[in-house]
Amino acid sequence: MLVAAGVLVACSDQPVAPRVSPQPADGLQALDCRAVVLGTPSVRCSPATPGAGQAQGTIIGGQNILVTLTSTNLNYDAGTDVFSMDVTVQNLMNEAMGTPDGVTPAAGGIMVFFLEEPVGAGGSVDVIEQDGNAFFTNANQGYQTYNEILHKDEISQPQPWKFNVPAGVSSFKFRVLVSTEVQYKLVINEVLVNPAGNTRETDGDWVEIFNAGSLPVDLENLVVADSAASGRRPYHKISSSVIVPSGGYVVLGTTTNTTTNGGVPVDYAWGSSVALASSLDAFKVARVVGSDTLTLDRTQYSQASVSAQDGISRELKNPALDNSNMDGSNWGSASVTSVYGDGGRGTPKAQNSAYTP
Ligand SMILES: [Ca+2]
Ligand SMILES: [Ca+2]
Ligand SMILES: [Ca+2]
Repeated sequence: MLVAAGVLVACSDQPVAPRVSPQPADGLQALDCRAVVLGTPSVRCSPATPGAGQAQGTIIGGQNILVTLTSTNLNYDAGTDVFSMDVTVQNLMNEAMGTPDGVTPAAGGIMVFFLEEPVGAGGSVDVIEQDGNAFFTNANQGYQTYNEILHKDEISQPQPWKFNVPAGVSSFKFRVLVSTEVQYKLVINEVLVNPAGNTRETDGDWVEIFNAGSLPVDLENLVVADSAASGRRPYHKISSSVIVPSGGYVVLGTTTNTTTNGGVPVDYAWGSSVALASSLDAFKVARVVGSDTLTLDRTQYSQASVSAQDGISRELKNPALDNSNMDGSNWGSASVTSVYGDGGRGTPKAQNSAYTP
C-alpha cells in the first residue's frame, strides 16, 4: 500500500547522532502509522506534526510530501505472535538521500527510526529484529537501515520489519522518522570575474549560488576555492550561517561593502581567499565530510573574450545544465538591460537574464 509522509526538517541544534553532520541537512520525515493485525493485516501511515518534546522543525514543500514508505507482504502468524512486513522507502526530493554529495554513500545509510515505540490496543507490542538502537532525538531509539543512495523518485530495496504482537491485540500504532544525509544540490549559477572598469578588479568579483534542492541548505562550514597557475588555492571555509532557500539564490564575493564592490548585494564575503582572474580560472564549492573533501559543484573558464568581458557576468542558462565550462554554450552573457549597482551587467540574487526554460 502507499503511504504518504509529512516532512519535518531538524533544526541545526537538533541532535541527530550517530551521524556527524556539519550542516542541518539531515532530513526528518515523520509518519504516524497504525497497523491492523486481525483480519486483513494492514499498515497506514500519515504525516505527523511536531509536538512538545518531539523534533521541532519546518514543514517543507507545497505538497509536504518528500518521502513515501510502502509496506507489502503483511502477515500475522498467530502461532509465533510475529507481525511482519516488507517496507520500502521512496525519495520524492530533488536531492539524493543517503549521500552528502549525490555520489558518495553516507556512513549509516538511510535510517528509519522509531520516534515512538509501538503501542498496542489490548496488549504490549515490541519491535523485534531491528538493525540497532541509537540516539536520534532521544536515547535508545530502534532503527532499520537502508544502505543505499536514493536519487529523486527512486525506491529502496525492501527491508523486513517485524513486531511481536501477542494474541488479543487487534491493532497498534507507532511513529517513525527518516534520518539521512541529504545531497546538497547547489549550482554555481552566475559568475562575474572582471568587474566594470579597472578600480575594483578583485573587490567586485562575485559568484551566485542557486539551490536546486527541495530542502534549504546552510553554506556554513562548506569550503570554496579558485585556482592559481600552480593549482587550486587553499580552501576558504565559510564561517557563518548563509541559508540558501530551496529554489533561492545567494551571492558570495570579495566584500559586502557596496561602495567598493560595485554595488553587488554580497551575502557572504570570502575576503582575500578568492580572486577570480580576468584570464583563466576555476571556482568550486565543496563539502568536508570526515577527512574527505567532496566537490558539490565546479566551473572553469579560459577564454577571456567570452567569460571575462569587462563588467559583464557569465550566466548559466538553466540550473539543470552541465555548468562545468563557463566558456561553453550552456552559459550566456548578462543582457544589456540587466544592470546592477554602479552599472555592471548581471542579475545577482535573481533569475539569470540568459535563463532558458
Ligand atoms: Ca574590469
Ligand atoms: Ca577579478
Ligand atoms: Ca542571477
